[in-house]
Amino acid sequence: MSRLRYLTAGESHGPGLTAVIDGCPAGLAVDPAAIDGELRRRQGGYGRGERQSIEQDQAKVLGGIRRGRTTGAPISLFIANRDAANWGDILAVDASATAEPPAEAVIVPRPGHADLGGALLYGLDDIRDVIERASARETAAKVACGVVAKGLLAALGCTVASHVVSIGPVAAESGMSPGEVERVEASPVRCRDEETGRRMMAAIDAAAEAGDTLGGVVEVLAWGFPPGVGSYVQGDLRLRSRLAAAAQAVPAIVGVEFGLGFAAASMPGSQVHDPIAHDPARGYVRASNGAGGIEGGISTGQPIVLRAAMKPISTLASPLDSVEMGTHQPVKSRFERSDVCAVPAVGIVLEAVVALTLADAALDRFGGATVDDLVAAAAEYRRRILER
Ligand code: EPS
Repeated sequence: MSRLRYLTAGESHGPGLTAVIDGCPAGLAVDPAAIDGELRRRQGGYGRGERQSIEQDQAKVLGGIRRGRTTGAPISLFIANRDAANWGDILAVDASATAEPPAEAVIVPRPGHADLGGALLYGLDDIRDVIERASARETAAKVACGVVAKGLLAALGCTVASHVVSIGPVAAESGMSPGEVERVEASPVRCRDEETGRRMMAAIDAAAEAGDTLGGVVEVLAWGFPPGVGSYVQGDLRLRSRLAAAAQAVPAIVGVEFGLGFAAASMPGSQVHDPIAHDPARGYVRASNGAGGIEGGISTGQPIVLRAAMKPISTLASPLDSVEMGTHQPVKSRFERSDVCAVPAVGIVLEAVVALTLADAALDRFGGATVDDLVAAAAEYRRRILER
């Protein structure tokens, strides 16, 4: 099921990115300035490339919001690509357009990117088409959509945040409390420990010096998400399935874990599972959260904790070996401008896709044509389970 759906369109150097979010209940306050604020967060972070100094992303709302509130209609957003002005006619829609100077076809696929698979899949003579749509520039549209989802979750008393837990070989402790969000936001690498953050920046500097790139791990937390969302009755309804699919759909994500995650595989069960207790005021409670807020595919009401691993950026300043398509001659891969490390930025993208997934699952569970309907149904469920 999917109550809250979204689609994005647009190329990295075309006129811009478009997003349509469908299924948002009426009556949600959405401030366009909040969307721009999230877009700015995505553009930041230590280790990013030149493109971010060209763009100052802003979303134009084209539909679905009237006088600051959603109407129940699809929400349509547009984010212009400032860099398009530097690309002339290269991405022109019109068949008669001529790029001046003529754009050379890209025929050398870059390892790690969608280049080779895309060229073979779509039978392309110019890899440019793949590069344009597979670019992580698209994540700006995801982040804009995420603002609507974060608004819905806020109405339910839920906040989504993230922090960087490793960059390359430099690791910080996982786990974060709401009180630490400000410290994370002030860090150029979005790390809650200042000293570890400095070492992360030094690792990025060293990678840049060596013409290399770095990946890392981001932890996303959702506090206050209502219990009872998701299901075990079919695999695709499990909350973890839905969240893992959403996180895995972000470019460069190579793995996702929840709670104790992979560490649980080497621990005895007695230390992994969260014993159940009952508190008259709060209902069923747990002293630990090894499950990361989800048991049997259903939210427990504890913080949802997801970690995602990002591979190092595929474009290297010191390129890897490749082959020219057509001639099959071995060549060095092309260098297309890129980031050295985008782990801090991917945290913002992961927050957006996690928020979209949680809001969608909450709407599946509690329904509602208006935000008030949704909030009332969730509150009623919370009341009911207190008495069980
Ligand atoms: C990105 C925009 C892109 C890249 C990067 C991320 O812009 P450009 O190609 O003009 O530099 O900087 O994306 C990739 C390298 C990629 O392969 O996806 C962005 O806005 O996040």
